[in-house]
Amino acid sequence: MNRRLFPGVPLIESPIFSLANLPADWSAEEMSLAHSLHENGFAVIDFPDPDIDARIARMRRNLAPHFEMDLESPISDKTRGTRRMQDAWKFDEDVRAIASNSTILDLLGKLYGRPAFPFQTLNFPVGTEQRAHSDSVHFSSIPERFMCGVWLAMEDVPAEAGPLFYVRGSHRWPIMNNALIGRRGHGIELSSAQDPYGPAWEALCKIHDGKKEPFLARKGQALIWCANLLHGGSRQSDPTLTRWSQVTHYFFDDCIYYTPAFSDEAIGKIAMRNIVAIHDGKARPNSYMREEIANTACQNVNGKSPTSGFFRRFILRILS
Ligand SMILES: O=C(O)CCC(=O)C(=O)O
Ligand SMILES: [Fe+2]
Repeated sequence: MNRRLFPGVPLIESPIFSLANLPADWSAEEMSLAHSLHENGFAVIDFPDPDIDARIARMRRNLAPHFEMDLESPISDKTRGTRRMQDAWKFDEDVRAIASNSTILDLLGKLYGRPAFPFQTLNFPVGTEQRAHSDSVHFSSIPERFMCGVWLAMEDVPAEAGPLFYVRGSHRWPIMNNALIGRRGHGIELSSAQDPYGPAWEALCKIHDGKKEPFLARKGQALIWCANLLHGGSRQSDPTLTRWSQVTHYFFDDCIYYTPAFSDEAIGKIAMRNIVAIHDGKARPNSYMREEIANTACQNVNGKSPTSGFFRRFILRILS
């Protein structure tokens, strides 16, 4: 029903979503996850992998030497230095396995009504203390909302470690883009793609009385969040604590994959991405209603243009 009338919106965000309309063969857990995603914009699951503890132990050992801080000492300050590692799946088999978990892929495919695929991983040894944001300014889709994050706790997270937080229900607020806040994005450099939108997100939280609720996760629990859900990292009051976690970002089939922060959609300036699915290593060309769409001003996966400065502006002028 939902799928036939509104195939251009994820099933769980459909304007005619109703538990009664979900396929009869869904389990009680799938129904409850769908309900939570629809109502709150997030849902909590136990990560469906019997080897998860062994994977986490191996991965922490393998990734720790790549960070500048001393992650082993119980008294060292762990809030100094880079706190994130992007796309460790390229060299760490456990990061790749978590991103490619087939139960998660099947589940997301059902909840969204289109096949899902992982395209980016982030690993954090400590909290990020990131301000409230939605990931959709970094990566979004046309049609919109076909993107989600799965955040996995790789240890128990106490309040002092700066837990992930989310703003319940914020997935229903306006999707942030350049037109909304009155700026142009195409061809403009940013040190953080989130910067221009921070005050607007804060104002939305204020007017809606949005609360930043901490996710005091148990090791092995995961949070699925909708593309437009506001989330971030709480302040870390104890700098000696680690907070190992992995975020995997997923897209869904037959979409245009792009970076809204560097796009002006209304005039056709769309910073498309060249996406490769992590689990099968195959490219996912940008596509709209099954038609492949040529990528004119391509970006690599981390959101930065492959060229920069004068040369990039020159290329963009030729292409525009
Ligand atoms: O783990 C966190 O504190 C936030 C991570 C996050 O916002 C993201 O990866 O998109
Ligand atoms: Fe985020």
